[in-house]
Amino acid sequence: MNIEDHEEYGADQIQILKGLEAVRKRPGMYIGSTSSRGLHHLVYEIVDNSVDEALAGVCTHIEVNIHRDGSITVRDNGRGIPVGINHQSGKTAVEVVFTILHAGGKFGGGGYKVSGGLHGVGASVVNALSEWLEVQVRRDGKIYQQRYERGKTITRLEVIGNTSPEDHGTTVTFYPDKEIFDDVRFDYDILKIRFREIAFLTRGLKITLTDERPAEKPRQHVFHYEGGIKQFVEYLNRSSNPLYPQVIYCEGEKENVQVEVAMQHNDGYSENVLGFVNNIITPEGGTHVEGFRAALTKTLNDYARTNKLLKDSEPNLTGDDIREGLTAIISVKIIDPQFEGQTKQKLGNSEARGAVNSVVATQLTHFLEQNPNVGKAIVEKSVLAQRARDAARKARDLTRRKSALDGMSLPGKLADCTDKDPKNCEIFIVEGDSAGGSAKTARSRATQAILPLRGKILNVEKARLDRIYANAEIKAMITAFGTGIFDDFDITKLRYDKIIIMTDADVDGAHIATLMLTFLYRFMPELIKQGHVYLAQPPLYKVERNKKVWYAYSDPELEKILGEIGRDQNNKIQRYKGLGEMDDDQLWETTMDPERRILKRVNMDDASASEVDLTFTTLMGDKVEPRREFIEENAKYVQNLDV
Ligand code: TTJ
Repeated sequence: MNIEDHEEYGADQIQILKGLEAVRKRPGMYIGSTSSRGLHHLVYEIVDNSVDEALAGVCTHIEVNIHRDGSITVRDNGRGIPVGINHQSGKTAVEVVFTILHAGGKFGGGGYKVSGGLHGVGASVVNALSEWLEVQVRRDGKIYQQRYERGKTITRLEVIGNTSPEDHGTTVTFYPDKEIFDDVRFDYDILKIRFREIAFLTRGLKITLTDERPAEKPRQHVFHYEGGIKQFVEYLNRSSNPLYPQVIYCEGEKENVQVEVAMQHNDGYSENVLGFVNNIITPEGGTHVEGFRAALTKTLNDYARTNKLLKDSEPNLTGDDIREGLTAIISVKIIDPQFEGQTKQKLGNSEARGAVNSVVATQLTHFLEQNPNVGKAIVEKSVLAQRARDAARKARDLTRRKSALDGMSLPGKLADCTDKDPKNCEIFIVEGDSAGGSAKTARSRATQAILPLRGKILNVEKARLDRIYANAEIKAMITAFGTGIFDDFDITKLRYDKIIIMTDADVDGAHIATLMLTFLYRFMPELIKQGHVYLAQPPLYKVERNKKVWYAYSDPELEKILGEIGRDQNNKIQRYKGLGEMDDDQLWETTMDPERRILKRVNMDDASASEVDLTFTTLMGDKVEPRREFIEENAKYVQNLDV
């Protein structure tokens, strides 16, 4: 048999076309969506193959290049996809990889590829959804190449040149199909964040990302961490003060589960424990995270008792106490991961619980014996957390009892709406009493509620729970929303479909909005995840000319308006420094009227799940340098506050 035989439409050829046609018909089934998320998923799908080679120990460098024409190349120095004929299909292995829909599981690999869910659907899906795709393999001193268009084979696998016998690897270049995707432009920052994460999770692997597009600034990032997830923890803690200098690290394999854990406490109060399965984040945790928590709680309590850091009469430290201020990465590799939960983002394999538990318990016990200062620091911080938690519980019980007495009283400053169906209702959280007053006059009473907040709200990153519960502004928000917080949180009790943060369009306003988002993210993350949180967009400028009025929400928009109406002394341009400079009518028509306003929905994308937390810690923490750096680097981001 030779390759040409298969250019005729044999039975299996038709099978293939059917398979890839199905991908083109229902792309969402394979890559989740055809939005930006799905587009970037194509890149991860290809890069995953190279990462598998790195995990097999035969690939050290992956280069990703966004080209001038918008196509993208992924190049590795792995073994190269085999070029020989696969006897089952009569095709080269290369062609099989790119044209046959896989049920998951890597071709010839047998590694830790994720099946099910969105990851691990295979390179053929990328091929099916690309206008064109070219693969080159460097092996045995030769360079092979094949081209496909919309999943169909265009050229056979040909030798197009020679290379040195030591050179080996795979290069894939593709251009996503405009017929499939809303927008085929790759976002450099989205790729950057994910590649940094992969590099942290794959110790020693170097990933280079380069942007060659003429419309973008020339840029390149190289991610290469010999310390792997230990450096990931240092990175996540870079804006905090560590409680002790070392990052604690445990590693081992049990029941076919590879376990790697890195952790370090900082002097803050929030917990940042991130679980990964086969390099994919598990936003809902799962057995690996449960195993970690159980081992951490037991080990620290045992340590505290053995070393008389807890009296016999005192109760055990809870897991929450011990995890206060903890940053940790739990990374497991499993052959057949099972995902559970509402969004299939929670690991279900029970063997992962035992494996992580056993590795962490053994190695952490050993570490604490060797490093008593660290043990002492963690226990002391946990005891403080325990006391604060007791105080907080008392405060909370008190407020609960109070509200039971006077019938869940809503905050006095709240101007509630009259419609009682939450689906129709929205609440504006407004900076300052004066803007709050205008908003109350301007609003549509039936469906719009106003809650004015005085000054800056408490920074929940820098306060313990007892202080947070005592804070009037925070209490007002909690009672107004109706959902409760943390474990008591119940989305069905939400009293407003939209929670709209309305602050001045200046640096202070952005800061207040960030404080508010930090609070929501820490206390009721589901509100953000389910898309209930919005940022109002007040205009930056008012332009008046011959009794006509225009509002501009950005500098480019102002330019556009001036370009259209002409630039001369008949224009009166006012720059709004705050909401307070607008009267009720202006506030209504520019910022509040559902028919005319612009709202930004706050979203949390998985791609940056490990970064969201950092954004808050960086902006809200007390180290000044990293914050300045962050704001300068991400000025756009901070303005948009699109977390
Ligand atoms: C499979 O087992 C035998 C040796 O080669 C293994 C392999 O397939 N290696 C491999 C595949 N390295 N790199 C890839 C690869 C790289 C890219 C960019 C895209 C794809 C689909 C595969």
